[in-house]
Parts: sequence; C-alpha cells; structure tokens
Amino acid sequence: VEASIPEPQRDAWKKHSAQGFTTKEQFEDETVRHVETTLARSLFNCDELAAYSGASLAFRDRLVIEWNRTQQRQTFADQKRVYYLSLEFLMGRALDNAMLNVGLKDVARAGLKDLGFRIEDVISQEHDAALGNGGLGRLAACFLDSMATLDYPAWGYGLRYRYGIFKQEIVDGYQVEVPDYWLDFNPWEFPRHDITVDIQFYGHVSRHEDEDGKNIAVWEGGEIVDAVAYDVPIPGYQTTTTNNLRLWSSKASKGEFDFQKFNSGEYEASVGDQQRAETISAVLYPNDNLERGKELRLKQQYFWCAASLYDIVRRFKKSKKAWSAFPDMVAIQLNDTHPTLAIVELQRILVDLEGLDWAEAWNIVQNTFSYANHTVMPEALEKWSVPVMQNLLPRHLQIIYEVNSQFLHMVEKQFPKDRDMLRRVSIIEESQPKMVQMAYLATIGSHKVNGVAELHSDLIKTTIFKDFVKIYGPDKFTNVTNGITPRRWLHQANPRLSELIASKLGGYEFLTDLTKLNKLEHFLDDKDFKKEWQEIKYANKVRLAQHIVNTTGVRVNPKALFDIQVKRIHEYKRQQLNILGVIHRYLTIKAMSAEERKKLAPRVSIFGGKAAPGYWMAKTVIHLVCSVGEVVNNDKDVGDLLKVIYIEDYNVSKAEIITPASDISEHISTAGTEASGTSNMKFVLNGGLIIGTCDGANIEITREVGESNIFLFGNLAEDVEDLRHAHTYGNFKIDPDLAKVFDAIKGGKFGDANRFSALCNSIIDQGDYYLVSDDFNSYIKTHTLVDEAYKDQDAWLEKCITSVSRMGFFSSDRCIQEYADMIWNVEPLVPEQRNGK
Ligand code: Z57
Repeated sequence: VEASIPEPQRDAWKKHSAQGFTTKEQFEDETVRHVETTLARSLFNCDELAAYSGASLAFRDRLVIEWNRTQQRQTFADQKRVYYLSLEFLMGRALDNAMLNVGLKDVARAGLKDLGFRIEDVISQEHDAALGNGGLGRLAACFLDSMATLDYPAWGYGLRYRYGIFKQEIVDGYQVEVPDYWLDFNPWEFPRHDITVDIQFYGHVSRHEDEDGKNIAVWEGGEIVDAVAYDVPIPGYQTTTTNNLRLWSSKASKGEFDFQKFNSGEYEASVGDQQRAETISAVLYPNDNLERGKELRLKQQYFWCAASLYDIVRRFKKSKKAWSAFPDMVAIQLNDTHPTLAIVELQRILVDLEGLDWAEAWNIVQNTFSYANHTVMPEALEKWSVPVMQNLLPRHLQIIYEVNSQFLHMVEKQFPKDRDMLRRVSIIEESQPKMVQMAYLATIGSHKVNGVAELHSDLIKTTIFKDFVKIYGPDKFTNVTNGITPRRWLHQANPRLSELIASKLGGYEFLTDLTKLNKLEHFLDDKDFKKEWQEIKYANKVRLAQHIVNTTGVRVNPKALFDIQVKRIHEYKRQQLNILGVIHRYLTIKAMSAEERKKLAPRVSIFGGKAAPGYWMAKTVIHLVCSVGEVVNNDKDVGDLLKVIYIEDYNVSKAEIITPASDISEHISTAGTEASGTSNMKFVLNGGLIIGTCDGANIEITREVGESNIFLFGNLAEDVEDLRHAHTYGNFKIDPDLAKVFDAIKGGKFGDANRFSALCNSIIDQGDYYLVSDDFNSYIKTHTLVDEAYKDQDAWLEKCITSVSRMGFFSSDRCIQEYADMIWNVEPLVPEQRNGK
C-alpha cells in the first residue's frame, strides 16, 4: 500500500517542493550548505574531496527532482517500457556527466572558482564506478545515456558489486591486482531498504494439486537471500528525462538471520550466514570474454534476474492488465547470455505462481525478450553444468528441460529424420557432465537475436546459430551495430574539440544528431579552423604526456606520433602483435645510421589495459611491454625516436584523457574475433586515425570514412580457418622478420628470456592460433605507411577531419533508435521541457 498525502495538505507540499539550483549564487548556496551540514565540515576544513562531495550533493538534488518527476510521468503514461538487463555497467564518473547533461557546467565552474576551487581538480576527486570489465559494460553505460537522452522510458537492472573491477598496479613490470572498494562515499546511489525481494536457492520441487485440481510444481526448502534495491539516477542530455538504474545488493534475509539462529544463541553461525549472503554481490568477476562456470557466478545471475523479474512483474500487475498484455508493456533486453535465467524465471512465475497454461506463458515470454550476442569465441560462450544447476535451481532446470523437449519436437517435425540436427541444437549438450547451452536457450526464448556489428551478425548466422536460422528463418536474426555516446566521448572528454566544432556548425546540435558532423567537410580549406584543430590535438597530447611523466617518470615528446592500444589484454586482441612490431622497430632503429635515423618520425607506443588475474599469457604480454619499455626508453641511441609506455589501471576516466590524445590507435584483432569494438569509434571521433584489421566495426568505420582514411592490414575472416588448418598440418613457416624479433627476445635483450618462452612458443610451435606470424609482414608494412603519411601533416589533418565528419553513424543514439524501432517496439515519452532548462 502506498502512503500518499491527503488532498487538503498537498498545497503545502507543493509550496515547499524542492526546486534545485539554476544560478551560480544558488549553486554556491547549495554546495556550501552540503559541506557545512550534510558533511559537517567548514571553510577551515574543506579540501578538494569535500568540495567534490558538496558539489555532487548539490547536483544530486537537482537530478533527484527530475528523476522523481520522470518516474511519475512514466507511471502515469502507462506505456511500454524497456528493461535493460546487464551484469555490467561501466559508468565511470558521474559528476562531470551530470553537469553537462543538465547544462550547468559553466555555472558550476564559476561557482567553484568563487569558493576557491578549479573545477577539473574537483571532478577528478571522484572514484570511477567500475562495475564492468570492458566493452560490454561500457556499451551498457552508453546505452543508458542514449535511452535517457532520447526520452525512452527505460530502466537498467544490474548488480551492486561491493568491489568493481580491480585496480591495476604495475610493480616491477608485472600486474598486481588491488581491490576496488568504491562505496566509501557514493552520492549517486539511493538505498531503497523498503524495496527488497526474497530470493530462493537450492531446495527441491514437489507436485501439488491446487484448488482447481490442477497439478502444479512447488519449489520448497533451500535458503533465502534478500535483494535490496539501490537506485542510480541517469540524466539525459538536454532533457529533463532522468531514468533509473536499479542495482541489487545481497543481504541475509531478516527471517533467516535475525531470528532463527541469532535468538537460539548460534551467534557465530548466524554471522557466517550473513557473510555468505553478502558474498553474492561482493565482487565482479574480472574476466572479459571468458566464462569459467563457477557456482557463485550462477548465483549472482539468478539473484539479479529473479529480483529484477519480481520488480518488473510487480509493476505490471499494478496496471491490472491481462497477462496477454505483458509484452505490450514490457520489453526485456538481454545483454549477452548472462541474464538468460530471466527467461526461465518469467516462465516459472507465469506457470507456477500465476497459473497460466504453459503455451500461453511461453508465448508471452518469447514476445517479451530479445537477446544481443557479443561474441562467437567458444571460451566466452556460457555453459552451465546440469548437476550444478540441478542443485542450485531445481525448478529452473525442469523448465529448461521442458522448453528443450518442446523445441526439439518442433524441430523434429520440421526436419524429420535429421538426428544430428537435434543433437546440435539441443539446449542440453550430451557431454560429461551435461551442459546447459545458454546462447541456445536465449535464442529460443527471445523474439529477436542481434549481433553487434555487420560482420559479427553475419558470422553468428553462419556459425553458432546456423541451424537456428534454418529453424526460425533469417528474420529472427538481425544486426545492430554498436555505438558510443558523443556526450561523454566527445563533449566531456574533449571539450575544446567539441567547442571548435560547435563554433563551425553554429551550435551543439551535433551532440544529439551526430550526422550533423558531416558539415565539417565544408571547412577543409579553412586555415584557422585547421590550425586550431591541430592545436587542440597537441594540447591533448601534452595533457597525456603530463599524465605519463607523473605516473611513470618517463618523458615523452608530445610532437611524436602517439600510437595507442588500450583495451583488455587478450590474445585475440593481439597486443603481442603490437609489442613484437615495436621490437622490430627498435631493432630497425638500432641498425640504422645516424643519417637514416634523422628521417624517421618519432613515436610513442602506448599500451594500457587489465589482464584477467588468472590469464597467464595476458600477464606475460604486460610484462613483455614493460620490459621492452625499460630497455628502449633508456637507450641513448634511440632517444625520442621510440618510447614504450604502459599506462597503469586503464579505466573509463583514464580513457577520457587517453582517447583525445591519439594520432593512431590499434584495433588489430585476428579477423573474425572482435565482435565489434567500440574504442575504435571513440578514437576516430576524437580526430585520431586507426590501424586495424578487417574485423568488427572497423569494417563499417572504413565504409563511412573511406578506405584512404584508415590503415587496414592482415588476413580476412573468411581465410582464418584455412590458415589455422595449414598451421596444424605442418605448413607453418614463421615470418622471417618476426623470427629476428624472437631471436632478440631469446638472446635476453629484454631480460630473462624464460619469462617469455610460453608467449614465443604459442606463436612459433603451438600453432599460432591468432595468426600473429601470418599478419606480421602486412602489419609492419602498414606501419611504414603510417610513418610516411604522418610526415605530411596537412594531408594527415585532412584525413582526421574528414573521418570525424563521417562518424555520425556511430552514435549510440542511432543504435538505441534501431533497438527501439526494430526490436523493442517502444515509443519515447517526451517531457514538456525537452531543450529548455
Ligand atoms: C565483452 O566485453 C564483449 C563481449 C563478450 O562476450 C564479453 Br563476456 C565481454 C565485448 C566484445 O568483445 C566487443 O567486441 C564488443 O564491442 C563489446 O562487447 C560490446 O558489444
């Protein structure tokens, strides 16, 4: 029952209703008030962190007001909503984003200056919200920004990890993981202790007759854990729409913890129970593109899916509509297979708890869900062991078997006598132990399945989902090429470039319609414009050089070509190809005469990214980069011609400094392995060029910017299988230049060669699965083309500006529009104040 204020007293409420600041004076009032009262500090005791806290609380108040209004409006409008289920939301910092989205950053800058602070210093106090590993989590964050900006009634659902992705320290050239406890002071979340859901695990299933004599399944026993909601406001850009991200935190259930054991004197046991319950949302699994099948991970998944579904169903039931209207009111988007249990949970709710017929329920389920696939790599595809699932979720396993049985019957009718087809498409893999294939379950339980770039969407149709295309027809499978939010990745990360563009295009409309950038091509002959563009790039490089010297002690020349590869460390992303290429460059420089060296363009090779803690090969790559840097950076023969840098703890806020500073960035995955990539888009949008393979979204970037504005190299996806086959059957001959690089490593040039032997051998005599040797020559040659091109600064600049002008397609707004129209079938809910404040 909701408690609302009676009619006669509502005027008093309205009179005193919170307003939120708009002027500089009001901002200062609010900031000082929060510092003095909320934080109990004073002007004698206010450091940058306190100023950050005060300013954040002032902005938070503003957000909350619009957030409440948005939620009321959405409830009242009673139209279809989107629920975006993602196990990761890599949000980064919130204050700068809030300032820009509500259009009050200038007010805040002036106010903070009055109070004795520089806005940049205040902003940089904030700890990143790092509830994600990499691309998949950051995509979810960009989507939240676009959904709010486009006024879609949309909620995100995730887990409130106490520890996000670990903080990376580089100690003696090795990665060390440090826990990321980020909740000490987090003004952006609102605990909702009144919104809790009981989540059941383990136990057993029995059958009962209900009042109508119908046989129903009852899931009994086991244990209960509470899910507590924490809400985070998501402000749209230049709109009052402020959506909600609901993160669930696990807690021992009141009934189980407080009373049973505590009162019977089993204090220690009850504390143990409490800790076990809290473990569920304690830590983000730090693997990107790898599934390890741990029971706790499955617990996380069910905990979050069940809490979210309960919440969604509760909201629907308030509308008193018939169940058949559920898919007209609810669209649930699955970010990869991690939330696939939500499909099973909804079927369970409808059949076991609400008493619907199986077929009617399944029809509702299929029309509600859609599934985005983000990888084809076998080691990343989720499979859960049947015994593990039987133990943890006995009723869900029964439902999965029933879904599978009905599905296989359908397939059998369609393809009589094709036994092998039945084996291939079965949700249950007949291995030892049996496994539940989550991608198949997600596909069968959804009305649409999409890949995240054209090549990737084509690949899934011919590989993992080939049979499913035959069964359901091609229309169930579609493509939505990823995008990025231009608010964070241009306006926030690169304010000067954004301002320059606005000055030419006559305003900031490009931030909400990125295709407007194409007008920049009219200014390719504008000398002042080009000069300023170049100055901005230089200033961004100076800023990164400053960060590098502060954190590593190495001085890099900002006039050198900045060559950047920042992303998770993974063999398929081929940082090893990059560093081996760097060694080749180093050997070449060493062999040159002084005269030849003068003709060379100075380079800074910058690496950054985290390795999963258990991924030894990735950690070896980090160590090799650091070891090469140690030698190269201290070699007097080389000087500024080559520097090799490892940036520690790459994350969203560091990406905002790194991305605008690149001349060329590396997106060099083995063709067919990177589903899309999204940093490629960020770098080009910030006026950097790309060296890349024909993989993921690189292909569409090429289509947009033109082949002459990108440096493509390497084998094509269609040839990868044959090349691997050739390696296995003895036709492998290592590239001669690469062989020289290995000789240098083995000769101890970069320290103890034993440390790198597994890495070298994976290429030399373990089949070179990622085709480093096959692509090496093409890679080196293409880098030579990059050197040449960079010498003609005018032509280079023209490539950069032209590329930026053609990046409109890669806005996550376009992407969300496509999901909304083709997959979710939802309409925006536009508030009265769309552009005005
Ligand atoms: C992850 O970050 C991605 C895919 C996964 O299956 C998992 Br698990 C984590 C990434 C892809 O590797 C990128 O290519 C893609 O751009 C990103 O997801 C967003 O779609």
